[in-house]
Amino acid sequence: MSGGSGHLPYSMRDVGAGGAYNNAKFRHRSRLKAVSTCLRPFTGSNGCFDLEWCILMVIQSLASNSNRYRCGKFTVGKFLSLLMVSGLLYLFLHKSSEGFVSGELHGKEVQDKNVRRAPNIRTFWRKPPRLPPRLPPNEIYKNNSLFQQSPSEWTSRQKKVKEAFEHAWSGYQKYAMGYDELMPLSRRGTDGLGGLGATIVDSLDTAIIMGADDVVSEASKWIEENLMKRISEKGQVNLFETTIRVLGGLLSAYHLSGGDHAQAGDSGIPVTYRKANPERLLEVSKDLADRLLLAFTSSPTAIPLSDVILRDRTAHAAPDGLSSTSEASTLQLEFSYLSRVSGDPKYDREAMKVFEHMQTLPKVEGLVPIYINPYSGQFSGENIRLGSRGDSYYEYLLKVWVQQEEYRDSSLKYLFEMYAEAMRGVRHLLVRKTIPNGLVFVGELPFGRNGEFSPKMDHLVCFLPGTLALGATRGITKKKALESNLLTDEDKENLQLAEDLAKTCVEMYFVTSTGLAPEIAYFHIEGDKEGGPDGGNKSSKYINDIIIKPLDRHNLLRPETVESLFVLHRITEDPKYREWGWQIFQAFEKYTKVDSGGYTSLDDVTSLPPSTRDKMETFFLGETLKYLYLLFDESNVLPLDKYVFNTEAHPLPVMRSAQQSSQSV
Ligand code: DMJ
Repeated sequence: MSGGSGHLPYSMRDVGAGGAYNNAKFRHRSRLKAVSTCLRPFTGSNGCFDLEWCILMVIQSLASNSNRYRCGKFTVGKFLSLLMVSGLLYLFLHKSSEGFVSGELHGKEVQDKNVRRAPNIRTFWRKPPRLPPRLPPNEIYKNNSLFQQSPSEWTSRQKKVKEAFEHAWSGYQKYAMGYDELMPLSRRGTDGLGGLGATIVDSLDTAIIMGADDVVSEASKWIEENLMKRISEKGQVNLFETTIRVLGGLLSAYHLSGGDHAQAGDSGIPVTYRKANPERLLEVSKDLADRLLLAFTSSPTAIPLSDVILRDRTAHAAPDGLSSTSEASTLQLEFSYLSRVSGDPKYDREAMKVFEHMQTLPKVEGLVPIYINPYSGQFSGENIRLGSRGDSYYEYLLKVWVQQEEYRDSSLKYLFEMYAEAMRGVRHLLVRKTIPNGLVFVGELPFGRNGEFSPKMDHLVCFLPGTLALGATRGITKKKALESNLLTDEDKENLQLAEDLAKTCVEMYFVTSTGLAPEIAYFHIEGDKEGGPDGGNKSSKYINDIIIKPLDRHNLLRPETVESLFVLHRITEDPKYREWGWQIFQAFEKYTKVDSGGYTSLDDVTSLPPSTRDKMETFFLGETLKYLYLLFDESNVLPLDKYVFNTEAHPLPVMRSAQQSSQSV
């Protein structure tokens, strides 16, 4: 791991000078020190546990002392007496040590008699133990048990997340079943997404992953009995929202229920959790996608119109005629997978035309404006940002390339090139550091490359650390990637930026009174005259770095930060990401849980108690709780080199050719 350690400054700070591994103490010992080190286990302080080695040290110490004061009085007889005394001392201490060590290591008496070793004269001639290698600070953080919870602690934390999911579902199920979303405070439902029961479909694969059987039964029963009818009767829906939440949710549940007969065991989800009916899920998916496809086929260009009237099978543009760039470019994972499992290429063909066309458009170092005109096919305006309306364009450039492994080096190579160029643009034009404490953030260019830089970052941008980390290693661990020499300098730079940005995203939580992030933050930079109010947590080191304006103080239970923590934990294996996720989860529990069922959005995260906003977004169940659950899970569950999560956290399998699949078995 040495290759990457130099890039990881946080752990150095986290461990601090006192925590740095110091092996100097093993090198030069006085006689007194050697004896006292040996006795430490018995006096309660943490020290040498290898008593045989300690005895040897005493003998060595006496011998070397004798040598130093060689005065001719150290006879063979005296040496033998000394050896005998030492032997007796060794037997006494060794006997005592067995009970101590077994208790310390296993927490209970070791039953196996074979474990007890008889004193052996050879031990006296054993070399002193090899000193552990000097570890870089980041490795200390990783390997130091003081910083790590036991596996059973993570299992119990994961159980708490599952309970939170069931509590969220119970509120929805009691007061809003069949509506898109729950209003947990007024205890009723609301249809903000076209009336397709969006919370139900968004939640189903989370319930399958968690093994929340009752939710799986209720949700799949509702889908089987109602969704097809709803699709045929309902009016206007947004192409993007319906694709990522409803189509994505159906397809992921289809896959996790065994619909595509995927490689057994790839998902790591027990077969007993598969209780939904995959054939029905696929049938509904196709019906919905056939209607959504009209947004593509009704457009004069490759850029789809933004809305569809489901019952009429018609499509139209948004009132201002424009589509969001992210909306037009965040459809391909879902449509391509549907083509694969249905055998009908039309879905993939239409959706992929968007990227083929966008490839030809002018950009600013790979960065694109947040609007696009479906009638002209051109980007509109100059506003560049990775927050709302821009975000998942960058995410899907990478993820579509990852998903279609078969074509990564051929017809889809251009997607990775567009992604890589865009990330260079981000690093060059949008990344800055705060004063006074140097937090790294991604700002905006509202008036294009020649306009003024805005130090504003939406919480939505916090998807980026996860995407950067995935792009750097393609889903395998950093350790494995380094060992196999797979990381380019650019990959390493992107991974470093991912870690820096993830830190900033969590500080956006920790800087507020509630421990929950605002929707938007501004950052204090050199030369910026515009100050502003802080997050309210005066004990945060970053209280002066982060500005939270009154209209930006709400929290919608969004997932982006915990999404990135999940990906970064899988890739770097650094336990701090789990700890940060746990702190965020506890803040959700404390301030957003509603006793009667569900969780509520907040209006102001900077005041205590926080004022509330009566809405539980579907993505709290579809994404936020799913990512937290997976963050505390084993890494063989939905491994990132075999699964790609759509932007709504619905996992879909990486698609390989038959040859690639047989090679990877
Ligand atoms: C989700 O619907 C998706 O993650 C989307 O890409 C962005 N917004 C919400 C979550 O915040």
